Amino acid sequence: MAIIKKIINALKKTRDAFRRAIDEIFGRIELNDDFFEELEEILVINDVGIQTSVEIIDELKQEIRIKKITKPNEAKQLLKEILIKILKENADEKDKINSAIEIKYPCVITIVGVNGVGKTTTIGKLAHYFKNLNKDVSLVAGDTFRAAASEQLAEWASRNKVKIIKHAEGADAAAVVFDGISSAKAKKTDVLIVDTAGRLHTKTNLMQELEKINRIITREYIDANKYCFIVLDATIGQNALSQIKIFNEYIKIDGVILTKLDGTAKGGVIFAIVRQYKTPVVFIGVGEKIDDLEPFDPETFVNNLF
Ligand SMILES: Nc1nc2c(ncn2[C@@H]2O[C@H](COP(=O)(O)OP(=O)(O)O)[C@@H](O)[C@H]2O)c(=O)[nH]1
Ligand SMILES: [Mg+2]
Repeated sequence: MAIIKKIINALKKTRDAFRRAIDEIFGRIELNDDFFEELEEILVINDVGIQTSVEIIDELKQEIRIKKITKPNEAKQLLKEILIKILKENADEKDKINSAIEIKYPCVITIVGVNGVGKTTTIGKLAHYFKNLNKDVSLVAGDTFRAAASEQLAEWASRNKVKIIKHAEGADAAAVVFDGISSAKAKKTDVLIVDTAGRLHTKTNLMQELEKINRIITREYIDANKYCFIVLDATIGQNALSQIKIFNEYIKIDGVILTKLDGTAKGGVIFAIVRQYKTPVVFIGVGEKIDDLEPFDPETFVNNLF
């Protein structure tokens, strides 16, 4: 399926939620206090978050003043522009393949996040994505808590025909990462993607294990460009926000991969993520299949919201 079509489909629920309300108020004749109050309410209801919604309304009012706009339907385009601007705030404009972040090779990409958000699946999709860019990819089974976790990753490795580095269940995650790095250096792998165990973000010891993995990568693979992406499940809406905050205390998060947008009306959370946590969204997950991952594009996202 064409990329745009897939994103349009994935955004259906979020769009349905936004569009009806947005169309109604922008169809009115006056830009008055009621208009702004109700628009703010629509944003809050749609998971944009209170703080971010208030900021958006303030910015919209200001733009309306500057541009001397008097009709709601003219303000609609301004709202879109403000939303796109927010989504681009922390993005690296230089980049060519992904509008959010410039990925340089060789690289190590560490994938973190709580259980069940879609880390392992996303890694399978990322392997496919980078292979399509003609990059050599290897996967590291850093989730050593459950045997099933390595098996699941091994399946994605074989589907993508890429190498996987794994140890037995219960092994030290940092040791698997160490082996992964040795292999990547020897084989001059372009992209090494590290899966990690899903952790309760309240468990300090597990978070410290992440710090250790990060230290190994920093120390053992000096030549690599390092990225840490947190996977967030869009279906939990605002609850995803606290996950970024806590992970950020232990490991620097370079970007967000927002999964399961296909199954939720809570896509508005993306604005709160970018604005409040100053973290760009780098990819979005739009389904369970190998090619259901797209580099995040602010324009496409906003233009398909309402
Ligand atoms: N609909 C949908 N399901 C997804 C997406 N990403 C992951 N999943 C599903 O979410 C579930 C948990 O995924 P998994 O990769 O095992 O999560 P992990 O525990 O974070 O590694 C699986 O059933 C995946 O198929 C997505 O973008 N859309
Ligand atoms: Mg997993």
